[in-house]
Amino acid sequence: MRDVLARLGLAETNPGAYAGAALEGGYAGRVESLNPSDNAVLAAVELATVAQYDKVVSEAARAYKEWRMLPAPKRGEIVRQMAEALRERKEDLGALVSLEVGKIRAEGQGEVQESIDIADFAVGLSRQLYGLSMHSERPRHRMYEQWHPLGVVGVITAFNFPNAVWAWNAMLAAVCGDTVVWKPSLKAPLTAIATHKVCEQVLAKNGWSGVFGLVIGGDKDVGETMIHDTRLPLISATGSTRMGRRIGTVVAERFGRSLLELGGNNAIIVEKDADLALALRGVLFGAVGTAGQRCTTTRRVLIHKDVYGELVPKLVTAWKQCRIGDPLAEGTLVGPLIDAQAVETFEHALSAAVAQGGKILVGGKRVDRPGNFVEPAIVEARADMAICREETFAPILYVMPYDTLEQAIDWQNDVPQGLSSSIFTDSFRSAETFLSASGSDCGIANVNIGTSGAEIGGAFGGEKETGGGRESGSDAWKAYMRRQTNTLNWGRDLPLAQGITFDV
Ligand code: UN1
Repeated sequence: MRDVLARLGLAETNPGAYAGAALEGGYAGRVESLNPSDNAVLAAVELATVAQYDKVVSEAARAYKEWRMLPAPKRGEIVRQMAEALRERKEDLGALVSLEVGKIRAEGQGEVQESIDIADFAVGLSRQLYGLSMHSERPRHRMYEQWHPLGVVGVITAFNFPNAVWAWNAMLAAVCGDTVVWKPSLKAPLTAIATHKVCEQVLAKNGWSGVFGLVIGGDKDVGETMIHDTRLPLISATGSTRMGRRIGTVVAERFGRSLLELGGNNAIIVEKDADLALALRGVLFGAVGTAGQRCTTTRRVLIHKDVYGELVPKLVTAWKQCRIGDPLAEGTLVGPLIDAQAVETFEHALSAAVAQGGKILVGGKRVDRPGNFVEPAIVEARADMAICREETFAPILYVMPYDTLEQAIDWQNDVPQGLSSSIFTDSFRSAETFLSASGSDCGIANVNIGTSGAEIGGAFGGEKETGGGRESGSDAWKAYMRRQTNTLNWGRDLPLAQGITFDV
């Protein structure tokens, strides 16, 4: 463990503010990063002050003035080198993710792979930041649109994807010509520092500084200053709906833009004609993967009444077989929850579920070992139970039988969140119904695949309380740029649009 930290340039105590390189002195206290597998201290981080935050943003604003004028494909070349650097450090960075947030080894490595993938995507994108051209209604006029960078982009990330969610934003923002200031979760500051250092080395080698800044600070001082800061035209934030509501409101008030990726309450519908072996695996990974701490985690399974009696016992057996333990050990499927508070939240949600008429079919207990381990739970529930409408960031799966597909889609949509959704079916008609305008209301809708594990190539995000933002692939890059419409007159007359004459 110490080797991994040392190889990634982490010390016992690390500065928490970086404008390119670390800022010296005058920090605002410290935070310890704990390993959720045993709650031992991994290393400490000195918390940034508002003054240090200010310095990081000033540096990013200074760097922006030059970065925006570097041709996009040249910015892409630097991002290509970052992809290479991340490839070289993948194993260590992935291991650090496992140590700091408890993801099993494959998921820690997979997360860094997502960062590499989005960097590769951004390299290609750097030659494709296309605008449209249109035919002007006036003779000898040319009309087109072009996309310009926005400025300094603020990125706020959650603990559960401490490396990749930053990369989804930063790699796109960088090729778009923006500079980035990152405020990571205080529960995963070491992964942020290590990730920043890997990319920063590439920038420095290319003669750049301040393109990526990092500020590890408190929500009340640094966070509040950041969302009010008019130097940041865009705040991209991943986290709880409560946090997103605050950010969205403050940023809207100053006419900034926000890109919000908030809570999910994702359901899988299993039709009676589904391939149940496939559905079982999809539900298992979706519900138990990352110990239920993805925003795309499967939280509800709606099962057709004809196959309910067959599928539920299979799920219970699979849950019993899940190996819980050291995330870095071979064969572990379930690591710890992020902290003791998360264990309490898990227990509270289960008591609420039981009080509301739910029945725990399997799991639900703390595991008797150091660290924040729990047994993933399955609860037989009803769609109208209040707890089923909440996102509990823990491995609790609510199962319920339904009669008709229409009813299942209604139940699936009848929650405040709208991130991800799936149907398992071999019926073309059911699949298309689910994907139609009268089907899933979520940003992501899958057929015969679970709700989590989205690829970077698609736009990622969701509706309603999920916040409406789209990150990652497709044309999500447009969120990091401003559109300019240009009309050029190359004639000797000045015809006006709409046929207006205005001569003296
Ligand atoms: C998140 O949990 O914040 O679809 C993101 C997935 C991942 C991203 C999850 N690609 O599970």
